[in-house]
Amino acid sequence: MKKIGLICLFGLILFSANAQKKYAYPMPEYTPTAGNLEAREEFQDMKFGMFIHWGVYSILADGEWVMLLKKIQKDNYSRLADFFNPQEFNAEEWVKIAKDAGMKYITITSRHHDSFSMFDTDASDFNIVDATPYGKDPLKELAEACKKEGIKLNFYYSLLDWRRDDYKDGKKGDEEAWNKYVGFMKAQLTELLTNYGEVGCIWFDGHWDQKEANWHYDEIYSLIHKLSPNTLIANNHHIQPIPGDDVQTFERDLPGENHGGFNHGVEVSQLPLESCATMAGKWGYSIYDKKFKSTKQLIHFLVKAAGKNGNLLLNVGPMPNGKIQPEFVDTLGEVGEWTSKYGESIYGTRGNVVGSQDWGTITKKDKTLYVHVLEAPSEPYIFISEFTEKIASATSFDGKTKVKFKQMKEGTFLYPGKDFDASIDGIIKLKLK
Ligand code: H79
Repeated sequence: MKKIGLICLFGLILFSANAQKKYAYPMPEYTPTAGNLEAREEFQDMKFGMFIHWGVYSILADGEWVMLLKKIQKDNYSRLADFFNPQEFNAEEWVKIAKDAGMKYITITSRHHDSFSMFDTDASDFNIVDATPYGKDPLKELAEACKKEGIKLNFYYSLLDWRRDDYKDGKKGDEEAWNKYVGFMKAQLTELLTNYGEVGCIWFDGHWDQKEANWHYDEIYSLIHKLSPNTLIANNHHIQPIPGDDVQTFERDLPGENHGGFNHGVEVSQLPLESCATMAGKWGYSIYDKKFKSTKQLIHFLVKAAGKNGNLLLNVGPMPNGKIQPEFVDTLGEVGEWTSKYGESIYGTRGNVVGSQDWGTITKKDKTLYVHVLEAPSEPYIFISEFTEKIASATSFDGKTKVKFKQMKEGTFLYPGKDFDASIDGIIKLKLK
């Protein structure tokens, strides 16, 4: 346990030290197409997505890093595929859980660092169709279920690979091996972008394993943008966005914050923003993980992300049988009750209306502002510092109760009244003049 702690600390220090660095290789200028720009707006409108970490590691029920952290040899790890048989997997059920929670898109691991492909691929035998008794392609089923229910589907794709020799040798400087690995990734990305209908986003991860390497992003990004110009590219590289990125990601953090240790020195860009977070501690299924976040914490994360103009990609790690654990399903159901009532204040809004406020945040749609009071005020008023835009009316969320307000040059006072309920999120609606 101590050792893992040390590894983590070392990892975090390394990440922090390098976060400010830019990608070492020049990238060609990138001009997104009109369709891509439109897809970015749609992405921002959706606000809330489900992240899914699922692979053969799920069998060991100890997170997605288990191969590395438990030092499992390649051949022994391969054996996991022999007993991966998720008979309970039901794509429609997953999509329903996401949709009922108010999520508008799903981002699923097509291949994680352990090299196991969760889809039908000709580029590697270590995949769910060829190497497991299950023998089917769950991403195909998920793509169909998503299409049916109007949920966008995105693919997580690991740049880093713990298993392939071409990755390992390429990392050591063998150029031929490295080119082979890049070719492998291109072949898989082509499959992902041609066999599953429209893909909303390719979500890269693992850059930080070799910050100085030439990842051939010029070729990889142009391949994606050529095959599917409206597919957005997100790269969880923990550095400033590089030309070709369409979305900026923030792992375990709100945009501009660095509690997770991954975003040190990273500035918020003009790109669409996305925070990703776990529902407990780990991404992949863990039977030991009991750090369940509460419904209120998750709603606050969603609201705060929206206030900072970002999306929330909230993770579940399904179990090896294909089911999402009941703790997550229950909490997501409660989040869904909230989003179904108050979604108007989240979906299609934009943020950054004001700087940070200690009571909460604000989202905006056209002339309507939603003041989200996340901490019950200790005074009979809420003071929005530096907010001086002229307000025409202030009401409760349902519009039924008027809220008094006073505007001055330092900011705006709102007087929500004594029945104001901010136990989860007290929303005051402002109409601007
Ligand atoms: O896919 C999920 C993670 O597996 C991946 N990104 C998210 C979306 C990720 N990989 N690495 N990191 C995130 C950060 C690495 C943290 C580390 Fe550690 C600290 C690696 C070693 C020390 C966390 C704790 C992982 C192993 C122990």
